[in-house]
Amino acid sequence: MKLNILSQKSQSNAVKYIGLLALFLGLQTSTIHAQSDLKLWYKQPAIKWTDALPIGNGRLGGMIFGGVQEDRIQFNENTFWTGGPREYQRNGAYKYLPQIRQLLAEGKQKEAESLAMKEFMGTKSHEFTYAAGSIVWVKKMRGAKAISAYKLNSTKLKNINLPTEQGWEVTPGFEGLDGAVWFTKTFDVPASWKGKNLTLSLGRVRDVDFTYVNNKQVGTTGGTTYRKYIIPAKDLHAGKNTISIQVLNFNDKGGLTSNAKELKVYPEGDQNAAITLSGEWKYFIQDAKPPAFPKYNADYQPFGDVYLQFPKADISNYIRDLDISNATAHVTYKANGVTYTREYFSSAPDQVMAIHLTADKPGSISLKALLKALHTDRHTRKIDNNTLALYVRPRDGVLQGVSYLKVKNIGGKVVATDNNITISHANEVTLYLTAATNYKNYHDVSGNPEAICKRQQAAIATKSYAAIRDTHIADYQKYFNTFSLDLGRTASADLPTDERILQFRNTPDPSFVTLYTQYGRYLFISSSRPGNGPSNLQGIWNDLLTPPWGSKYTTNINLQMNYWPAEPLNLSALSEPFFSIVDDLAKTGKATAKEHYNAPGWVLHHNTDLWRGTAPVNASNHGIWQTGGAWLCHQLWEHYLFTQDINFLRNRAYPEMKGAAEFFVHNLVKDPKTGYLISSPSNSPEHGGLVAGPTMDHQIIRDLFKNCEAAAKALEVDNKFADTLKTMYKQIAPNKIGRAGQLQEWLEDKDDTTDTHRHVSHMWGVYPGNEINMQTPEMLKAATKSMQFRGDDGTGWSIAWKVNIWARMHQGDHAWLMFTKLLSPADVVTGKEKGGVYHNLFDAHPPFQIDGNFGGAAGISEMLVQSQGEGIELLPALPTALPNGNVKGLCARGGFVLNFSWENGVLKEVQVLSKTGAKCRLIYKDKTVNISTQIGKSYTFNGDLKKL
Ligand code: FUC
Repeated sequence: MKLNILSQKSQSNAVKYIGLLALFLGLQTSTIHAQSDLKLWYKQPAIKWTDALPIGNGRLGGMIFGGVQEDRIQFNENTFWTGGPREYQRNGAYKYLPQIRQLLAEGKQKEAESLAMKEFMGTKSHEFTYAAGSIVWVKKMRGAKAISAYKLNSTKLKNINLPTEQGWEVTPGFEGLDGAVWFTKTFDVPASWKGKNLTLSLGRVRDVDFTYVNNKQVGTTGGTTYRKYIIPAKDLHAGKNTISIQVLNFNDKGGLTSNAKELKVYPEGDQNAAITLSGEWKYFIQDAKPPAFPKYNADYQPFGDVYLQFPKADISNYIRDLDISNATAHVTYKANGVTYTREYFSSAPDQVMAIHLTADKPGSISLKALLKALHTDRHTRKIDNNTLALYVRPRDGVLQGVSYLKVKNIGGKVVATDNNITISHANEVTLYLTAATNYKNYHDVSGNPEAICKRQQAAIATKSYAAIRDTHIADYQKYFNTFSLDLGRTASADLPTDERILQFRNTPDPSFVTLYTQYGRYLFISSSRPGNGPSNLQGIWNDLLTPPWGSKYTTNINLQMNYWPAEPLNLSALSEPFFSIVDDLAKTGKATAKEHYNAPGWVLHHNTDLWRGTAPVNASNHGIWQTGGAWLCHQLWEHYLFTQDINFLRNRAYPEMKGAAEFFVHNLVKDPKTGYLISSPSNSPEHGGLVAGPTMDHQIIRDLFKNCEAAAKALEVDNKFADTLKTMYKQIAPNKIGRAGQLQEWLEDKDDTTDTHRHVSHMWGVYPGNEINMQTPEMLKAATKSMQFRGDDGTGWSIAWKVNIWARMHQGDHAWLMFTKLLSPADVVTGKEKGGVYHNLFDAHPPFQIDGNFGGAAGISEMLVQSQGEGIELLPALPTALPNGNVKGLCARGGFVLNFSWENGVLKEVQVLSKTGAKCRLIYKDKTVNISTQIGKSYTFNGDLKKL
């Protein structure tokens, strides 16, 4: 097929190929195979957050619960975080570097870690003011005035159930609370306990307790140890006695956080006689504003919630769905003979979230819309007759969020107050939500969120819902429709998604694999859009004030994994937010390189956030890891390999790759024992503590040096630097095979073969790297051994990584086994969460972490095509479980797009579109064909690779 339309166009811009691709792929909305199967659907509303359905435009994310009487749309805006612009490096840390290295060289790991913990970690927010501030605060909380205030208020106490195992934050009114809280309860002392001292067991308390019985202090403790206090017999009386506990919580979880069994009182030494104290207590919040706690990184914040309250009704025919073919979610049901529908989406072109309510009988829609938020600092305000605004600020940070909810109705009446909007007897209603913050970039917070909300609402004021919807769908499908997958279909495809998850491992359901892969692409398109930040640990979806790992960017696997599907699954243009965070980190990472290593170039350790911190964080036993930035650079180079975009390489990727390489040219040190160049101090991510020369580092650095050298050659620059890299490349400590036949994770042969740690860092050289491959059989065998030792379980992302690794090892059935684990129920069967998927197919670490979704989708592409070697290998790791299929739009390095099909496990036909005119080598089993291609031309071959 000759496609002239693009022959004169630049090869650098993938978007320009969309028309061509559509033609090549034969993908029009109407012709995509089994389009109706691209749905998640349920017969009931969401109960848990991980039942709710995600929508997003890369900036505004929503989680739709779809309740009948009360709907909740929890929403996020991807620049709303705690914290503010600041420097993260610890100035002068490099002075301790020689000593840390020396200690490691002498095998004194613990000493090295404690010196590094003291002198080498990055700085925390408020680090230099916190101590003084907290002393003042504690004094105030403990002052006579404060304590008498409690006593005065003790008549107005509210009820709470204790203990709160997950922290008091889970109790309404305590969301995100840090501060001083009093708890009180009475208990009856039986006459038989007369004269006996009692033991009061409180379990764990966060963070400090001052505990009184009948107004006499019986104890105080700080830290996380279990509390047991003796109450002297003389301070007790038969009948009612009163316990009062003042809890001071500085940060994170608060309150009595043990299980119910721990909370009790009993005669000293006689636990069997214990009276439980768990259950109803009374509380009084004394103060909710302790000084902001020092933190290494900022937290991504929830923004707010739209609540829609409807009149009570008996309903039938309820369905909730998310159609990922057009990025719209729906709720439908019947009540009092009327069929109601709600449609939801988050539009990128119009930067607005829309909720559209219809009914098949005029005048039937009545509801109250509210805007709520978890932030203590929040309020709502009426803007005009149909618009309500929400204002929020995090407890610790400089950002403020503003959101406008505007109602457009056909028929009926709308009344807005400062608290809500009431809509009565409308025929049709649309709610448009906009949200913004004052964040402009990591060093500028001068934005005006109110003006942004106003402008965005004004821009859609005269547009019809249908027009906004059409624009949204066209925009979404521009990306989504570049790829299709058909693996066949069984009756399971007709089941609701939650039921499908349960049966997946036992009943063939190939179209569920398609759905999961395409859902990965859906989540990617919805959480990563040019002009916004990259997809974080939870994409853009988070409902918690203190989310797991801050819902930030962890860069020792997670951020990278989020971007694995982009190139192969034909969403290359949406990697822009990833490139843009690398642009920032290459700048902020310079200060860290200088102050921590006295080195040129830039470095990133294992975490970053909205403010682009690059310094080591958390703890020295895993936070000091030098190759975060170098790994990011791997993906810059991959983008070049896939797109052949030389301008991207010249202007963006190469300067950053060079900066990262300059750091290591300076920072690699000679191992006194072996003479090899090694990275020290560093870490094999989150495993084995602070070390010299972890295998993963060397694989990544070699990859960086090799790619940098190739880039310099392609760009015809920096000959000398390229020579230096070439020379040093050979001096870096090589991969080694250990005594158990394993690929060593460290310089020394010390791997524990029974260790099933979730990180498989030394497999980096297999995937995403490529230095261990089918052409290095011995090393591959050792890597396989290590994978067997590590086992087939793990957290969500760990399983997803293993899918890709086994696929790279050409072991399709093992890759498939891992994939089935990735799709196993995370919470439905056992009641206890495990790695797998939640009802909404979000990946479970657990808890929810989106990397597994993206790693899993990428894993499917690795089973079908690999192009990291000398050519494009077709079906290199096809699992037996997927005997038939048809894929369109899979991308390969060199700028190729592939359509192909297979039957009974055998390739049937393949069509290759050349986007850049590069040479192409196709490989299928033992057959190879070399083609000289022309830009925009496609080439078709049969299953024997004979040209058709
Ligand atoms: C890394 C992993 C954890 C988790 C966290 C966000 O630190 O080791 O399992 O995924 O990132």
